[in-house]
Amino acid sequence: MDFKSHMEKWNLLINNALGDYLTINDGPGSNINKAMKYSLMAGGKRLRPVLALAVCEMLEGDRNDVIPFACAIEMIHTYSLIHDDLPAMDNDDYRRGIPTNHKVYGEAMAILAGDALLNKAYELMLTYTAANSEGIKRKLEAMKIIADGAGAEGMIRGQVVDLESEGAVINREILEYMHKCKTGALIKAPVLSSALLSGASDKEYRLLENYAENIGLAFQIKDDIMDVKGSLEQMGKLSGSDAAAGKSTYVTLFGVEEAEVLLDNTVNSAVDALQSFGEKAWFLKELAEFIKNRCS
Ligand code: GRG
Repeated sequence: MDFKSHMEKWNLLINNALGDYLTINDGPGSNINKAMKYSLMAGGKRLRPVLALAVCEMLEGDRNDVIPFACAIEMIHTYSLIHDDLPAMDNDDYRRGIPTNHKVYGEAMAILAGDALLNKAYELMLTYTAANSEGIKRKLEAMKIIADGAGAEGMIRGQVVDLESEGAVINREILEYMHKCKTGALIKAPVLSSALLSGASDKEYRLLENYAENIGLAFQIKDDIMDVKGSLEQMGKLSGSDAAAGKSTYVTLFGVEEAEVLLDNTVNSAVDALQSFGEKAWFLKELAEFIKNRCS
């Protein structure tokens, strides 16, 4: 099977599972279910759950164990996007090709929809673990990896550094730290939680950690390059929305060409980290290239 059809197959699997997990409970207050579903089912690349499934397949783990964790991470990711789009944060009107949650449901409901998705993520993992308690230590550890990645030392910390850096020129060290937390932590979480759930050895775990750190960085460098190149196409000038918002990026720090070299090197490092897995790592290696070549 080729990369594209693998991606489509896993996307479908994840979308079906997410749809099943998120039910609309009719009656007073059911708008919260609708607002949650609106953003969760609005598409997106499903990169994080796909990472979890790919690691599981490579390690020949039990996919049933991984699906609830993979879906939980997608719920956490979607909550972060809803909150990030709010007027108090990035104040965006569109996300995943449709109006942002607060544009449709209002700010208060968007805050609550994000909060509810975050809670639903842990409820889902806990419900599955309570009903399938064999290997419970691994499942709890996987949950902790996800909680750490999403929390005040992970994604939220990165968001805070981002907020505090607006309008300031930051150095490479701070930029990398910010992205390691803001974007990298929730890319690392599916790889490492799935590695644990799928019975990775210590060595395999460390190699996958190295891979995940590099694709997380590559994801962000590419994001920064797209911000500029997208603007170039749309506005005919070399100035992205990040630069306009006074944000330091890989492009503002290094320029487009050097950022592209950095992106190549980072993707190569990710691929190198997987060499000892041989052919079994084909999908994860192609996923690193997909991150480099993506257009959205
Ligand atoms: C508000 C708690 C809180 C955190 C926000 C991750 C984050 C922190 C905000 C997202 C803002 C953003 C656009 C960051 C750039 C990288 C990123 C996470 C992009 C969106 O991820 P994709 O491209 O999105 O995987 P899809 O829609 O494909 O899932």
